[in-house]
This record gives sequence, structure tokens and C-alpha cells, in this order.
Amino acid sequence: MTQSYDPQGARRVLDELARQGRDPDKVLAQLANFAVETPSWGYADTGTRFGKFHQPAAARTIYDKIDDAAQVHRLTGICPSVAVHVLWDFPEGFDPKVVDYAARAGVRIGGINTNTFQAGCYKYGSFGNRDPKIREQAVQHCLDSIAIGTQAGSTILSLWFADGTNYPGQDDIRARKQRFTECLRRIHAALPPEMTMLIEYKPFEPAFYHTDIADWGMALLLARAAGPQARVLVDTGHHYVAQNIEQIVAWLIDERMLGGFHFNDRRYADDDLTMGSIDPYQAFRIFHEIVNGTERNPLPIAYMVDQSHNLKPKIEAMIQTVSFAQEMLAKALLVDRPALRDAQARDDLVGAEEVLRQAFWTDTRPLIAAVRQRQGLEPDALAAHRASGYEDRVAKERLDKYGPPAEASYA
Ligand code: PSV
Ligand code: MN
Repeated sequence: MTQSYDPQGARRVLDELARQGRDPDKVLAQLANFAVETPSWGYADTGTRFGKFHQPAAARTIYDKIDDAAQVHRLTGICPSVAVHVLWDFPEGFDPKVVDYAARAGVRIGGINTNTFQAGCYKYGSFGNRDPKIREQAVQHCLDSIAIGTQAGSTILSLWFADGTNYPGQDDIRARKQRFTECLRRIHAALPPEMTMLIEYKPFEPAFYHTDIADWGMALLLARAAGPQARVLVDTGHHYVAQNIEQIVAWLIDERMLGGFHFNDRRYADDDLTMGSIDPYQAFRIFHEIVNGTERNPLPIAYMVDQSHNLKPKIEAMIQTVSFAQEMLAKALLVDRPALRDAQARDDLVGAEEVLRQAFWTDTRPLIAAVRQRQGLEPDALAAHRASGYEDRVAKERLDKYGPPAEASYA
């Protein structure tokens, strides 16, 4: 089913690097040091507004989610942190015991994701709400999230707002923008120096007429207005289908304002599908722009996954995603940049595109297997996970411990 280790395949990629006059060890180190954060909510049961299909092995508590994230890290070696969603993971309030638990499991708490979209009071928005009391409540939630981040040793506050309106005329769009600016400034003022605040955009859903932070330009303006520790977060699913995401990435890097990613794939909108399952070439082009823009001028970028796997086994889907991301980074590192610049300088369109295609069509899976072997890991993380029996074991443990979810049917 999956790829076994092919030392010759790895050798072929290393030879190509040597042919380009590159240091293969440096590339191997870049791949080993790549880190992708996985989301706690990607291990739990989720559904659509039409229903939920439960999985017996799905994580129920933050402790289960940490265990699952640790399993992904043990097998891939590149997922040392897990993003948390304040309300979903700490419904009874934050318990600092979680931090030690994560450390013992071999991971740490990563991005702190706020939730100002679920409670009934946010029906007409949070930071954009006309009612100052609701805005105050949303600001307080974000300040509490900063405090959680400080206790958890996290350096990322990740903000996504569902705010918007459903009908023309429902509210004053400019007034809402001004309320957002003011609230974001207040949050920014409370950030400890080591914490970055990421502002995520999304064109629609749940708002269907206008969304207050609908695209990267709006997020960029708000981040600039908020303060120097604010950056833009690009969720790959939050774009219209025809949009050129890699250009957005290139521009944000050039502005030094790209702070992080939420990786996933989509066919229609925010579908939360496994990264690369629909359009691997687009993911490659995004990594190409990252390498192109940061090779000589490094930029701290938080690579995170934001996927909800309704149908696939959750840990398997996560392993697929992070392995894919590492494979795409390897392809982007393989791009023969001097040859590309040369072809560009001669207006050789075909030659330039062929440089990209050459890298894209090179199978980097054996190289990732070699990186894992150097780290003392199994070369094929997915096969190793399947062979480990982890899924069956935790399914049994979780059913014994919690019983089936009230509305679940596994038949
Ligand atoms: C919204 O669609 C989003 O992308 C934000 O990042 C949320 O925090 C996350 O999904 C929750 O699933
Ligand atoms: Mn997201």
C-alpha cells in the first residue's frame, strides 16, 4: 500500500543536489528541522452541519488529543507541537497539568486558538459587534487566551473571527472595520514580547454577505494597525478556487508579514481535506515561493495543519498531510534556482517552467524516508502507524473509559 524505503531513490535525489553544486547534508538538515504543528481538533470527532460520523478511536479529551499528536510526532519526527482551541480543549478552564502531560508525551502546546464565534452572544459578531459589552467579552476572551499561552509556554496567539453580516445593510461595514482595529490594538498591547499574534482571513462562512476579515489584504491592514507583533495567517482553504495562493504567499513574505499557515486542501471552499489530496502542484508552488522568499532572508513562519477529518481515520490523515508537506518542501528545495534565474533572464518560458516541473516530478518520498532513518525512525510513517496497533488499542481504551458517544452508531 505505502512506499517502502528505496535507498536508490534517495541516492538519485542526493546526486541531483550534488549536480547542482548544493550541499546534500544541508538539505537533509533543512528537511529534518522542518516543523509542522498539528491541531487538537483534527483528532476529535467533527462533522458537517448535516451530521457527524463518529469514530471509535477519536480523541475525546485534550489528553487523548495530546496522545494522538504525540503518536504523529513519534512516527514523523516533525510535529513537536499541538495547537489548542481554547473553548473546545479547556471547557472547564485551563489546567496547567496539560503542559506537563504534553511534555511527558513528547510534545508541547503550540498555537492558542481563540473562540469568539460559538457562543450565542456572538450572533452579530465579536470584535465587529455594535454592542460594546459583547466586544468587551470577546476582548476579555482573547486576553484570557494570552494568559493561557503564557502559562503553556506558547508563542502564538491565533485569531480567526467568524464576524460578518448576512444581508446588505445589516450593519455599517466601515464602522465594523474601525471596531476591529480598536479591539485588535487592545489585544496586541497585552502580548508578551515573545508572542506573535496571527490574524486569519476567510472569504465567507458563516457570514454569507460580507465577512469582516475576508482576504489577505484586510488581514494585512489590520495586522499593521494592531502593532509590530501581528502577522497574517494563510489558511489554504480560505480562498476562492481561482485565487493564486502562491502569489499571496510571495507578497506577504516580501512584506515580511507572513506569520503562519493552516494547511489543508479544498475542492470548493473550506473543505478541510487532507493537504495535497486535490491539488498537489499548488502546494508545491506555495513551497517554491516560501523557499524562494526566505532562503536568503529567513522569516519565522508557523506551519500548522487545520483539518477536520470527517471520514478518514484521523491519525492516518494527519500522517499523510505532514508527510506530504515534507515531501513538497523537499521538492521546493530541489528547484535548480540558478537555472531558473538564468531561464527567466533569457525570457525562456518553457525552460523556466521545466525547472519547476523537474523538481515537482522528482519523487522525494525516498529522501524523506532517508531523513527519517537518520532520525532513527521507521522510513514509512503510515505503515509504521498501521503496524503499531495504536488505533485499535486507543479505540478500545476510549470506549471502555467513556462509553460510546450518546448519538454514535458504529454499525
Ligand atoms: C475557520 O474555518 C478555521 O480555519 C479557523 O482556523 C478556526 O480556528 C478553525 O477553522 C477551526 O476549525
Ligand atoms: Mn484555519
